[in-house]
Amino acid sequence: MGYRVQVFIRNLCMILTRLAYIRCPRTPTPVPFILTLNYDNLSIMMDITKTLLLEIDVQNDFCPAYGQNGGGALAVPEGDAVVKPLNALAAAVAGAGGFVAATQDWHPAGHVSFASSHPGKKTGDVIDISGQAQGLWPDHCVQGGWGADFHAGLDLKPVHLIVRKGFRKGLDSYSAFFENDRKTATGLEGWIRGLGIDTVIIGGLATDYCVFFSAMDSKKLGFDTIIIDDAVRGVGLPVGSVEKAVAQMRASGIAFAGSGELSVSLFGGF
Ligand code: VGL
Ligand code: ZN
Repeated sequence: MGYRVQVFIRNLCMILTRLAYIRCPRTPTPVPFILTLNYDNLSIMMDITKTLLLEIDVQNDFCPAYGQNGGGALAVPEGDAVVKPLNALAAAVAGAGGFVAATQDWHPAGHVSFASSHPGKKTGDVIDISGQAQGLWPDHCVQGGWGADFHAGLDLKPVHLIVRKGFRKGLDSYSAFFENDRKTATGLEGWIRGLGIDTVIIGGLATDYCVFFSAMDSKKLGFDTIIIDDAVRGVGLPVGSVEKAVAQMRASGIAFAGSGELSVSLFGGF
């Protein structure tokens, strides 16, 4: 083929490519990228478009004083430290086509988990409710109150779903999936299954209660489950409860990873 013919064909191709590009501008389609993460000798295949970041109870009542306020009714030591890593991960996960849900402890006044609802009882006491052990707490996360609001620094823009729990007066809910009778659903499982999610990454408050029960249920329901270890903090009541919860989660095959480590694996860093 002569040189001029070659040049003509090349130029024609270039023009056609340009025209095709102008006529059909490329729409940004999320590209699923699958990664194998090795934490605790657990190998988890992650496709970010099938991943949920679950932010547990990052609410004022679970946080120590910040800004002008005097701190929450059930403040977890360093509870507010979870906000920064969760915000970074939430933006990254949502931006890459993954999902983000936040839970909100949402109790009516006079809730069964409040020590004040049981004359003579105090925080830390355990009572029996229809055969289930129920620990008692100070009044916290009362519906519509400041304590029930999310921490002011929590970025809610990337959050796709807010799950409220513990709103039945006679029933508490630690887990994001099932209330404390262990059978009343919150609806989160159905939402997750509807979206085809297979991996749940969990952070928030508190390691030994709501994070623990949520992670154990997530794993039992068959989702690969990862705790973001720098984005959780525990109550530590009774003494040793955080260590016990962590040991039990590890023994159940729940993985632990730092938010930095996760972001490098998933997004090449924040
Ligand atoms: C929680 C105690 C009572 C929690 C909620 O978020 O871990 N703990 N209600
Ligand atoms: Zn509660």
